[in-house]
Amino acid sequence: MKFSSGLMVMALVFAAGPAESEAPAQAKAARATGPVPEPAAGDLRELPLSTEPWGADVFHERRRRLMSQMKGGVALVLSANRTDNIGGLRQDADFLYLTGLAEESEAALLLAPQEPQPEVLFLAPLNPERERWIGFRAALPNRAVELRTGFAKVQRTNVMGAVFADIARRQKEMQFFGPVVGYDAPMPKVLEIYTKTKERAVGSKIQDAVGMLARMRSIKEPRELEKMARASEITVDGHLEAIRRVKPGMREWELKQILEDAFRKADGRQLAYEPILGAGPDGCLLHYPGGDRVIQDGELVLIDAAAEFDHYASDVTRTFPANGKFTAEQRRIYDVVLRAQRAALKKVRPGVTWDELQETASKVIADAGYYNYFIHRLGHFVGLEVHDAGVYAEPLRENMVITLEPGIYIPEKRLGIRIEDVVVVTKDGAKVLSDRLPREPDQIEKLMEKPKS
Ligand SMILES: [Mn+2]
Repeated sequence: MKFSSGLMVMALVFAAGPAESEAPAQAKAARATGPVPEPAAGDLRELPLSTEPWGADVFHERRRRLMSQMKGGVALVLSANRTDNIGGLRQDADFLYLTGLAEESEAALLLAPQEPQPEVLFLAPLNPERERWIGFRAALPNRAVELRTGFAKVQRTNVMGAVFADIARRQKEMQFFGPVVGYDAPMPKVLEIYTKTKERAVGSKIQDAVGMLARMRSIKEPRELEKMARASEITVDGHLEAIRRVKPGMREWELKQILEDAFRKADGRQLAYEPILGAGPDGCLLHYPGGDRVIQDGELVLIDAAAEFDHYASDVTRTFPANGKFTAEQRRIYDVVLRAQRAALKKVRPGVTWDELQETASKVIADAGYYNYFIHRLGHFVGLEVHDAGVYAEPLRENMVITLEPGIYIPEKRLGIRIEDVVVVTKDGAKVLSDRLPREPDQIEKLMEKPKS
């Protein structure tokens, strides 16, 4: 007998329908396929509606690829938690990547490649009062939900603890994908679940699989690159509008409004992150949250802002003179930043390391005498998150998407300059997704020339 008492425990917990008594081989083949039946009248908005931004098969295929790397064991990936009745959840990116379920809160995905049912989706229990605020949800079992989500097995999270412990005891290894955090940071929720389960599921242990999922997410599929190119086009449109329309005397928030309106007009419904927009000394604050400064004649304006398209982020920064003309000093320092970015960009290709790129840009800035004023890292991965998953200690590979964003910040000169572009690592080099947005100071000044009236 393949299952001992484990199966009985599960059957009890599941309050099983007929499918529970099927043999493992049959259960594995039970994933529903075929067209999604039309919902009955009145069920049209029954959640989860569908996967985003692609059909369920795309996410099923990703889970299959991840499980082929896991080989055995079991893993949980948790969704974000909605703690109020306000819509617009910022979904956990790992969960979104593997399920496409953007709005599911307090849900979880279980992966266990050697189990007869290798993947299970756990959804939060029904809560009729909450549902009147954020959407009606289907009762289970529900064939339409299985088809829309692409899961043969959909259960409620209130049975997840027992199901997970049972599988952990059988499969022995609970695979932890990360993130690794320090002792002073809160314990990742999934590690808390693993630790408690280890104490209960005798013989189970936590296995290091940190990086496995991040590595997969960091190499973009062609369909993801299309979304990111679109997000970058929208982002470029917004920056162009802001650069053309800035005027000394404007407040920072007015310019921010112009930028965000342009994003929306270009089909960017979401911001990838809260825009950073600062003039003069405000440009020196890396995550400047303010916005009520009056932009002064002679100041530089720094905008670090991007739109998101179909959950994929862009991330672009430009620095330009409020009055349309760089001063000689501003241009001299700007050129150092630009040279640093160009030098790093020239090195981007599969096999190069983050350290090599960082050293290349840092050297340009240090040689120009600004070592003390480049105070952050050169770049990061971009994707579903603006600071996306990836393994920084490993060489870059084809179809990774990164930013290159050197900067010089001199508070005593009331001047901050950063230039940031989104770059795809191609087979033999790099492709800049935000290339349509000028970087050269001459081009920026030309763009800012006001029509003579
Ligand atoms: Mn960035």
